[in-house]
Amino acid sequence: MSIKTVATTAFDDQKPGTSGLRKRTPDFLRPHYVENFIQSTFDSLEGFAGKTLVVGGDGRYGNRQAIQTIVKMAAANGFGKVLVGQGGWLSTPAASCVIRKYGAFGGFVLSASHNPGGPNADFGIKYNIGNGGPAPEKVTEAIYAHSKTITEYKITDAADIDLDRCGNSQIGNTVVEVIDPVNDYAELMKQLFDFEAIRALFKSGFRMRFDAMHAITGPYAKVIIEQQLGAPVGTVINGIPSEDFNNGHPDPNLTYAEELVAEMFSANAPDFGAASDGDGDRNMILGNNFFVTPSDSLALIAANAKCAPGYQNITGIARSMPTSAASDRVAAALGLECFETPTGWKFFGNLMDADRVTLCGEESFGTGSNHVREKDGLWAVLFWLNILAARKESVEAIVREHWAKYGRNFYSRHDYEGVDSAGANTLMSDLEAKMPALIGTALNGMTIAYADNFSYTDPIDGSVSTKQGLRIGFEDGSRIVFRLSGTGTQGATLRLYVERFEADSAQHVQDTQAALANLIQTADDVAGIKRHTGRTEPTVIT
Ligand code: VG1
Ligand code: CO
Repeated sequence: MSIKTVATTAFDDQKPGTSGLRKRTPDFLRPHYVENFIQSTFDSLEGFAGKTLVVGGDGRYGNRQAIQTIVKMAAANGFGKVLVGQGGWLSTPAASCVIRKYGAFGGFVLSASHNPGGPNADFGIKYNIGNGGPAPEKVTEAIYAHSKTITEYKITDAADIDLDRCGNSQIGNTVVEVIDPVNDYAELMKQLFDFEAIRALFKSGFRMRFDAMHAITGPYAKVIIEQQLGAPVGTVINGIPSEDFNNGHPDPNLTYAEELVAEMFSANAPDFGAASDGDGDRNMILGNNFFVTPSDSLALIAANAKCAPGYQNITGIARSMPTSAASDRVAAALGLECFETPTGWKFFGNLMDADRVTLCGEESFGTGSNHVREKDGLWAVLFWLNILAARKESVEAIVREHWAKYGRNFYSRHDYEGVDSAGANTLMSDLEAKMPALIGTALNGMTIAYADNFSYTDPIDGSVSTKQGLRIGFEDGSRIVFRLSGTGTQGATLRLYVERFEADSAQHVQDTQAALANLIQTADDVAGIKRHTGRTEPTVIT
């Protein structure tokens, strides 16, 4: 085995977005593309000599090849050990768990999350730091800076490792250990939730369907839900990860999780339904003929946290800015601190490390806690199962009771996917330009209280993140928010977030889109969505 230094030329497009570097697969397959990004990451870090690196991914097309490259580069760059998930598999939360448990220096997660996979779909690489969470902006900015000037990278000429057999091998001085991808994660879940109560729930005839969407959560869900918690075999569907997610779109929402949604909204629906995304960090929660909005799910988990043994003392709650304020009401009632951060899990890490928050959530089907430093799909499902086992009421009854107590934040997100970038950018810049003049004026009968581009100062390290989304807030507490996605790979994706609070429980039966109709119309009036995107309707409504 020898270490080679390979000459390379820089790419100008390796800027990590909301969640790592995400591109079309053919872009990643360009010669030296992966190597450049990995070396740029190593060059941005200090003090990893002899330390441990964790590597795994969601099993999509390109996963195994990228892992072989990363292992050889980690050895050449002086890591002491590389921990790799068997088969190249580690869900995003499991990678976070493994980094923390073994005190690793950091890790790479290979995934484009909820984006489709395959030779003509998407791929991604995300670097996580030693706390198990996504690299903060100062690290991703350093990686990007290095990627623009890189001239060479280091790699060993060792043979490929056997990804499919657990155990140790050696590349030079570096130990490569292939580990079971599920064990450590399953062990952690057992410490947080009342497995006995959930087992009793399944014994009593409770019916559940979990749709793994042909993605990474299948192996985890089968072990935990079917084998350990005793749900009948077949509870987990689409449970074998495939390189292209069976030619599907592994995004757990009402549009893409069709099979699950059809069953959960049928006459013979199970009591509880859930799905997770490509890399296992998202979750969708459904009851019998009932959808739980992710923002509400965070609020409900917080309000019912005491049902779960691991959550007897929660310190605070954080949510991303576009997420509804439902969880703020719970925080206020429980006397807890609450925080509003920019979109993306990397902004929660400091708050969790400082023990200021225990629970975090995003409207985009992301919920999690300080057990790891990533959002965690299966964790949220187990939390719900624990709540259902403790309360012995239906999902719908629990949610309706919550609304009656705290009021209901009607909430919806409209995505305009793959629109023309120029049009989307003009929409945003035109809207931002006219914002100062909007304050104090009325739109469709609602007076504007504030209009700005959200900026965040991290309360722990003082770092400032600007331009995190355009917000227009009305005097009655309603708001509309506009953002451009930082995870898309084609054109631009415009996200419109709409929220209105309703205290009167007689009004809670309303259909969400109807309850928000005036705000949705106002969003188009003020921003010219149809005019700028050329679309008459959103691609996805959640
Ligand atoms: C989206 C979501 C955001 C989430 C991010 C990564 O980002 O809106 O809330 O953290 O995806 O999730 P954006 O920039 O496209 O709006 V995942 O499961 O794709 O890693
Ligand atoms: Co994901």
